[in-house]
Amino acid sequence: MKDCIFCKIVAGEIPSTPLYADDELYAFNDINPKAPTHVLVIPTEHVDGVAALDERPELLGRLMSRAVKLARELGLEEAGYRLVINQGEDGGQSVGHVHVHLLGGRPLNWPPG
Ligand code: DGP
Repeated sequence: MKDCIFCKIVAGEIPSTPLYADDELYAFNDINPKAPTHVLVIPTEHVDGVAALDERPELLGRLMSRAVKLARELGLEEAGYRLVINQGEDGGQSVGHVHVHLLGGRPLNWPPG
Protein backbone atom coordinates (compact mmCIF):
# COMPACT_ATOMS: atom_id res chain seq x y z
CA MET A 1 0.00 0.00 0.00
CA LYS A 2 1.23 3.47 -0.92
CA ASP A 3 2.67 5.41 2.02
CA CYS A 4 2.87 2.36 4.31
CA ILE A 5 6.34 2.17 5.88
CA PHE A 6 6.21 -1.60 6.27
CA CYS A 7 5.02 -2.16 2.68
CA LYS A 8 8.04 -0.10 1.62
CA ILE A 9 10.27 -2.29 3.78
CA VAL A 10 8.83 -5.44 2.16
CA ALA A 11 9.43 -3.87 -1.27
CA GLY A 12 13.02 -3.03 -0.34
CA GLU A 13 12.37 0.70 -0.74
CA ILE A 14 13.31 1.25 2.92
CA PRO A 15 16.31 -0.77 4.14
CA SER A 16 15.89 -3.29 6.94
CA THR A 17 17.78 -6.17 8.50
CA PRO A 18 15.90 -9.31 7.43
CA LEU A 19 15.71 -12.28 9.79
CA TYR A 20 13.14 -14.29 7.86
CA ALA A 21 11.39 -13.94 4.51
CA ASP A 22 8.98 -16.01 2.46
CA ASP A 23 6.12 -15.11 0.13
CA GLU A 24 3.74 -14.50 3.02
CA LEU A 25 5.82 -13.27 5.98
CA TYR A 26 8.77 -10.99 6.66
CA ALA A 27 10.72 -10.45 9.88
CA PHE A 28 13.24 -7.71 10.57
CA ASN A 29 14.88 -5.85 13.43
CA ASP A 30 12.93 -2.97 14.99
CA ILE A 31 14.59 0.39 14.29
CA ASN A 32 14.07 1.48 17.91
CA PRO A 33 14.74 -1.67 19.95
CA LYS A 34 13.19 -1.87 23.43
CA ALA A 35 15.21 -4.97 24.32
CA PRO A 36 18.43 -6.68 23.13
CA THR A 37 16.26 -8.69 20.75
CA HIS A 38 13.38 -6.73 19.20
CA VAL A 39 12.08 -8.26 15.98
CA LEU A 40 8.95 -7.40 14.02
CA VAL A 41 7.07 -10.12 12.13
CA ILE A 42 4.68 -8.89 9.44
CA PRO A 43 2.64 -10.22 6.55
CA THR A 44 4.05 -9.20 3.16
CA GLU A 45 0.55 -8.12 2.10
CA HIS A 46 -0.86 -4.97 3.62
CA VAL A 47 -3.18 -5.63 6.57
CA ASP A 48 -4.08 -2.63 8.75
CA GLY A 49 -3.96 -4.36 12.11
CA VAL A 50 -4.80 -7.49 14.05
CA ALA A 51 -8.45 -6.38 14.10
CA ALA A 52 -8.54 -7.13 10.36
CA LEU A 53 -7.41 -10.73 10.96
CA ASP A 54 -10.39 -11.91 13.00
CA GLU A 55 -11.66 -13.91 10.04
CA ARG A 56 -8.19 -15.01 8.94
CA PRO A 57 -6.98 -17.32 11.70
CA GLU A 58 -4.55 -19.11 9.34
CA LEU A 59 -2.53 -15.95 8.66
CA LEU A 60 -2.74 -14.83 12.29
CA GLY A 61 -1.58 -18.27 13.36
CA ARG A 62 1.34 -18.29 10.94
CA LEU A 63 2.43 -14.82 12.13
CA MET A 64 2.51 -16.04 15.73
CA SER A 65 4.06 -19.36 14.79
CA ARG A 66 6.88 -17.62 12.93
CA ALA A 67 7.54 -15.37 15.92
CA VAL A 68 7.80 -18.45 18.16
CA LYS A 69 10.16 -20.17 15.71
CA LEU A 70 12.34 -17.04 15.52
CA ALA A 71 12.45 -16.82 19.31
CA ARG A 72 13.75 -20.38 19.38
CA GLU A 73 16.27 -19.73 16.61
CA LEU A 74 17.50 -16.61 18.39
CA GLY A 75 18.10 -18.58 21.59
CA LEU A 76 15.36 -16.95 23.66
CA GLU A 77 13.36 -20.02 24.57
CA GLU A 78 15.08 -20.95 27.81
CA ALA A 79 15.10 -17.47 29.35
CA GLY A 80 11.74 -16.51 27.85
CA TYR A 81 10.45 -13.68 25.72
CA ARG A 82 7.36 -11.63 24.96
CA LEU A 83 5.12 -11.41 21.90
CA VAL A 84 3.04 -8.23 21.55
CA ILE A 85 0.54 -6.99 18.98
CA ASN A 86 -0.58 -3.39 19.42
CA GLN A 87 -3.97 -2.51 17.93
CA GLY A 88 -5.16 1.04 17.32
CA GLU A 89 -4.41 4.28 19.10
CA ASP A 90 -5.03 3.22 22.68
CA GLY A 91 -3.17 -0.01 21.98
CA GLY A 92 -0.08 1.99 21.06
CA GLN A 93 -0.05 1.04 17.37
CA SER A 94 2.03 3.60 15.48
CA VAL A 95 2.42 1.76 12.15
CA GLY A 96 -0.82 0.74 10.41
CA HIS A 97 0.43 -2.58 9.07
CA VAL A 98 -0.08 -5.46 11.47
CA HIS A 99 3.08 -6.62 13.23
CA VAL A 100 4.09 -8.95 16.02
CA HIS A 101 6.80 -7.63 18.33
CA LEU A 102 9.22 -10.30 19.57
CA LEU A 103 11.08 -8.96 22.60
CA GLY A 104 13.72 -10.72 24.66
CA GLY A 105 17.24 -10.78 25.97
CA ARG A 106 16.50 -9.08 29.28
CA PRO A 107 13.85 -9.34 32.02
CA LEU A 108 10.77 -7.49 30.77
CA ASN A 109 8.63 -5.56 33.23
CA TRP A 110 4.97 -6.40 33.61
CA PRO A 111 2.66 -4.68 33.11
CA PRO A 112 4.36 -2.67 30.36
CA GLY A 113 4.21 1.11 30.65
P1 DGP B 1 3.85 -0.15 17.07
O1 DGP B 1 4.04 1.00 18.02
O2 DGP B 1 3.32 -1.41 17.74
O3 DGP B 1 3.05 0.25 15.85
O4 DGP B 1 5.33 -0.52 16.58
C1 DGP B 1 5.89 -0.01 15.42
C2 DGP B 1 7.35 -0.32 15.47
O5 DGP B 1 7.90 -0.13 14.20
C3 DGP B 1 8.17 0.56 16.44
O6 DGP B 1 8.70 -0.26 17.48
C4 DGP B 1 9.28 1.14 15.58
C5 DGP B 1 9.22 0.31 14.31
N1 DGP B 1 9.54 1.05 13.11
C6 DGP B 1 8.94 2.18 12.67
N2 DGP B 1 9.49 2.58 11.51
C7 DGP B 1 10.45 1.66 11.21
C8 DGP B 1 11.37 1.54 10.13
O7 DGP B 1 11.42 2.33 9.18
N3 DGP B 1 12.21 0.46 10.18
C9 DGP B 1 12.18 -0.45 11.19
N4 DGP B 1 13.06 -1.46 11.15
N5 DGP B 1 11.32 -0.36 12.22
C10 DGP B 1 10.47 0.70 12.23
